[in-house]
Amino acid sequence: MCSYSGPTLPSYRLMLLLLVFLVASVHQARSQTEKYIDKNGYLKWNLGSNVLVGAENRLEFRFRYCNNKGVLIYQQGEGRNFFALGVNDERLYIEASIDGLAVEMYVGEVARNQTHDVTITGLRTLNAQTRVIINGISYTPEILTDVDVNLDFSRSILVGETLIGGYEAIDQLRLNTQRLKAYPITCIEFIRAGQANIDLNNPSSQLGVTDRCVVCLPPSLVTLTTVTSYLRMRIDNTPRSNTVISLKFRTKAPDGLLFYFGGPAYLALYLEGGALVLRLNTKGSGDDTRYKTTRTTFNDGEMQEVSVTRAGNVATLRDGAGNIIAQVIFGGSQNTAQALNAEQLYVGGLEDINDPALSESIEVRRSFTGCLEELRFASYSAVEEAPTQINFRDQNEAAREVDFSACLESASCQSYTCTGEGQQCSLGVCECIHGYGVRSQDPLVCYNIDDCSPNPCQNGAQCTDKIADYNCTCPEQYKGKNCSVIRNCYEFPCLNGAECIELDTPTPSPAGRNCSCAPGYKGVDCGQDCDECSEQCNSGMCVNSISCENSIGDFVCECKIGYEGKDCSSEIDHCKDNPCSPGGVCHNYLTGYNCTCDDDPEGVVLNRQSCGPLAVVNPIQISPAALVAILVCLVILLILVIVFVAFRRQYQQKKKKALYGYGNGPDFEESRENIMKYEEEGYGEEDQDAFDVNLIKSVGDTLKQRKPEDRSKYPTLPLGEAADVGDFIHGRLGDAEKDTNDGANDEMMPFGDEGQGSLAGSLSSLNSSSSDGDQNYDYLHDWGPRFSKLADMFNDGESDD
Ligand SMILES: *[C@@H]1O[C@H](CO)[C@@H](O)[C@H](O)[C@H]1NC(C)=O
Ligand SMILES: *[C@@H]1O[C@H](CO)[C@@H](O)[C@H](O)[C@H]1NC(C)=O
Ligand SMILES: *[C@@H]1O[C@H](CO)[C@@H](O)[C@H](O)[C@H]1NC(C)=O
Ligand SMILES: *[C@@H]1O[C@H](CO)[C@@H](O)[C@H](O)[C@H]1NC(C)=O
Ligand SMILES: *[C@@H]1O[C@H](CO)[C@@H](O)[C@H](O)[C@H]1NC(C)=O
Ligand SMILES: [Ca+2]
Ligand SMILES: [Ca+2]
Repeated sequence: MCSYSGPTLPSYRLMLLLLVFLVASVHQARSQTEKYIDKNGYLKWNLGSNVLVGAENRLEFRFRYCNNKGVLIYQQGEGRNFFALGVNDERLYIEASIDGLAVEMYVGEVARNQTHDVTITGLRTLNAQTRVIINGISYTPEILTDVDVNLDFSRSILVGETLIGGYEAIDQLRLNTQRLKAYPITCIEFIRAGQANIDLNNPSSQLGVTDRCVVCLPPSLVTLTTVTSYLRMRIDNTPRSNTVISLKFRTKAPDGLLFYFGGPAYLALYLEGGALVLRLNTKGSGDDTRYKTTRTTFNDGEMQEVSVTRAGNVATLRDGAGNIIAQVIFGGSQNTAQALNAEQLYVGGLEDINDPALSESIEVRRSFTGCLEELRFASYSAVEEAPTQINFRDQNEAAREVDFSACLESASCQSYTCTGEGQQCSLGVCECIHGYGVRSQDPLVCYNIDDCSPNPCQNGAQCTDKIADYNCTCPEQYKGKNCSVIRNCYEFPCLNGAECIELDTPTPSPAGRNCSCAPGYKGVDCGQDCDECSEQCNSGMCVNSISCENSIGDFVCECKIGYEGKDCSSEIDHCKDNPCSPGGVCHNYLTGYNCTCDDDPEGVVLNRQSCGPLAVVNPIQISPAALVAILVCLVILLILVIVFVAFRRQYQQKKKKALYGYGNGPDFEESRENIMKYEEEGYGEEDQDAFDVNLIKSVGDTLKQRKPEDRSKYPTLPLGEAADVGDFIHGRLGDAEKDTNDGANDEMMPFGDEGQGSLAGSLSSLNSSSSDGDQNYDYLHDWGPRFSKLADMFNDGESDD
């Protein structure tokens, strides 16, 4: 029921519909065909067609163009009236003449070789009300002439032929200026005047128009490098009654063949003495006709554009603007051959200048040397044809000594004529280069013009001649090309040893030089001292300092601990000498450093100053010098102690003798006297008769009781901390200093403290027979090995007793 059984009627219908649609769309596409209008071509609508009516309100078109300039839309009117729209140098312009008033307007920018959508509204007034949109960009047209006109294409004064994409005879165009006077090469996709498209397929007549736009081709060019260069072009040379040949050329050579189209009959153009010579012979025998232009500057090295049109026996030479510059008529009005039975088209030279087929009357057989560009050719009889471009490279049958790559200005001379000093080959001729003068022509000799004569250097400067130039070696005070300008650095010197940089100024001024101040100075001319104590100077600024003293051009900055440098700006890097190496990482901080060593990566031991064996640890940061100083002090102190102890022992022995009778008279007397004196001097009269030994003994007992306390005054160092000697000594020194008695801090002190009238006697130490034993020097052992000797000495001394 639902099975499909081949094509059915509706599907045939569908296919038919599709076909119709396709045909219709193809037709539609064709009717929209764009128009490529080559140079010399045009689309034309005759008077009465009025295709531009409505454009005064709205004119729309899409186009692309390939050459430098040309008129795109042209409406002819009555008398001198016209309207023209065209391009020049990538700009779109309007020119018009209405009711005797010339109007010109710059419309907007249009780049070459790109498609542009243009909409112009308000064209009727041709003033600031006119609006332009090109590719979506809005332009306010620039009015070049300040007049108001009524540009209405329906007005009778603007009724006439309409031309699009070119013109028939460019020299007959009415235009206000030369701005647009040229044939464009353009592609027009559509033109709409008002709401209506202009039917580009139905002009009254047309020339050089094709339906397919091609991209703009770079113009074909060739350089003819020697006087025997030539090209023979491949063209249709069927005998015809009309010929068009146009080309552009650049040369400095006065003579040379541009083209020779023919055999015995010919149309030829060549340069002779800078003038152009046009020759025509349509018969192939007899004298030809010849015309030489009066203008002789066609070899000025500039681009020249020429076009030769031959119609029957009349040949006309026009310049690029279409102006006739030469015309020849062969055989007058006689009934001679009108078609040119030409056999080949030679360009730039002849293959064989002695070819018998060539006319003998061509005087210049030397090749053109220079560049040729954009050769165009057309040959027709009944229907006019626009000349089409012939590619030099692709469309030649033969060529000699040519270069298709570029227009080579310097490759078209006979080398033997152009090798001297200061010479160059330029577009076919040898010439002296800029800066050289011509000493003689033929052969050309050039010389270096002396640019030092007259001497342009001033103020006694020395002049050196160069090529088209000179060099003045200025005295110190002057500068400039001619040494005529006094140097600012000389007129306004910089001070205090500053470096002066000369600047370019029109007049001498202090601003015309830059002083680069020496350290410590500032100011435009470096005349001021910079106060480093209060400002940032080029010599720095005193920071991190205890004190700062400024002076002219200098300063003195005393750094805080941890800083260094003249301006104390840098922190001391205590690690820079690697004190922790080897095997340690140094940590720098403001006032010192410490080490993290391999043997203690956790940093358990604090403040390590090096990474030697872990046992040797300097707990406080003391520099070696300080350590030495402390040791020296220690030794001195020890000596003092030894001396004191020795003296005391001696004294005690004497005392014993005095008290217990051992010892002899004089000694005893002396001791006693001494004691007496001692009492007298220090502690009252009453002691004088008090010689009670018991009393003395009791005092001795009290002293004994004090002993342990006294012992604590001699702190012993715990074993293993023998290195705390420094602390210990400091402690002792502190104790001693606190003692107001200025005496040795020993058993004598309590004796001294006894009040007046005391019977205790002052002889506390006399009882030291027992205390002697208590005087133990073992603690010296505890001080460490260094003091063991000392300890031994003392202990030995005791046993000697
Ligand atoms: C024009 O443009 C086309 C690409 O759009 C480019 O191939 C061609 O070379 C251009 N022609 C010139 C003369 O610049
Ligand atoms: C140097 O002197 C020459 C000749 O007198 C003059 O033409 C030129 O302008 C001077 N140039 C300057 C920079 O003064
Ligand atoms: C020209 O003079 C300047 C100094 O004034 C010197 O440096 C330079 O080398 C000179 N040039 C020549 C070519 O003498
Ligand atoms: C002049 O010196 C100042 C600073 O001293 C500098 O900024 C300036 O660029 C210099 N001008 C020139 C032209 O060297
Ligand atoms: C090193 O000194 C810094 C700063 O005083 C301290 O923080 C750190 O603990 C010290 N490290 C060692 C291993 O002593
Ligand atoms: Ca010179
Ligand atoms: Ca200073």
